[in-house]
Amino acid sequence: MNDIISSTASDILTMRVRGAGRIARAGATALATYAENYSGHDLEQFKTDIRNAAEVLLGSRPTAVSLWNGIHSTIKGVESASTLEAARDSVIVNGREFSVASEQAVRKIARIGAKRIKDGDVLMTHCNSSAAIGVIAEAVRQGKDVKVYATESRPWRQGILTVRDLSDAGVDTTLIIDSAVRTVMSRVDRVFVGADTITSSGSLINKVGTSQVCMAASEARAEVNVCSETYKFSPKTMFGDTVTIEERDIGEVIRPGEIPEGVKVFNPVFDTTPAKYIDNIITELGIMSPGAVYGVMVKQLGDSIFDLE
Ligand code: RUB
Repeated sequence: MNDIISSTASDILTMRVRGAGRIARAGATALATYAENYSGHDLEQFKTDIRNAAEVLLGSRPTAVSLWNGIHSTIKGVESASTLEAARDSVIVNGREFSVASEQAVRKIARIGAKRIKDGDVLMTHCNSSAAIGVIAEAVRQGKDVKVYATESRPWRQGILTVRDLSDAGVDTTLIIDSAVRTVMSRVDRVFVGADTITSSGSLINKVGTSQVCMAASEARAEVNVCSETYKFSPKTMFGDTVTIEERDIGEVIRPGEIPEGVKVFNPVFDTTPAKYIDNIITELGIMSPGAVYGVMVKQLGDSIFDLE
């Protein structure tokens, strides 16, 4: 397998590249670069090679549908191409277009979401979502005075990245440990989190602990906003597919010899927040309720919806 594919898959697997938007762009860009440097001369061989490359990338992390959507929108023209040049060109163009559109979507979400934030708001965010951070940073850029509580997000502590990002954007930021979420929630007006996948019923799959944050927000009457590009919507869930929740190595949670032999460790990386705990999903197409997700999926898919079942 070509270097760019295996090194990108390894970067995603080991979380050197992480976050649903970033891994989708990395996958799409890797395929475009692979096609650009392809030295073979046979169309059928290229089709096989690109399918295999897509499989390797898809195997790197299982939960975020953004990766699946990024890869599939990059290779969508390959099967029907009648020349090697057309097949390669479609991968190059689609991959680059996906990445550009993805970055534009994040910027648009920032502008739309910032309007939901009022001067003086106290906010909370969980893990490290570029879409959610973009919204908060944009509100502050517009001159709104906000205070943000950011969770540590054990075991990878992506919260450290978040407080650095927010601090760089001039945001008044406080780091809290994950178990302090409910204690602090009584001071919070609005929660902003990202998304790895959104199902057809409007449920959210995001960093483990997101469901606790959203339930605590619901109890405290704080508004829950999910910042999500629409390529994080999973149309396959319309037809009964479920989302695989990634489990990672226990070495991320405990040090060797730290706990008695025989004690098990469970390290799920994401969790599901039911739609009833979500007030708004902020997308590049605008703000919608979780109940509107199904309609957007149907509209975006058009006739290709029938290929999914
Ligand atoms: C990251 C995470 C983020 C979403 C959205 O988990 O759960 O909230 O991926 O991020 P991990 P973004 O660190 O395990 O990848 O808005 O940047 O796409």
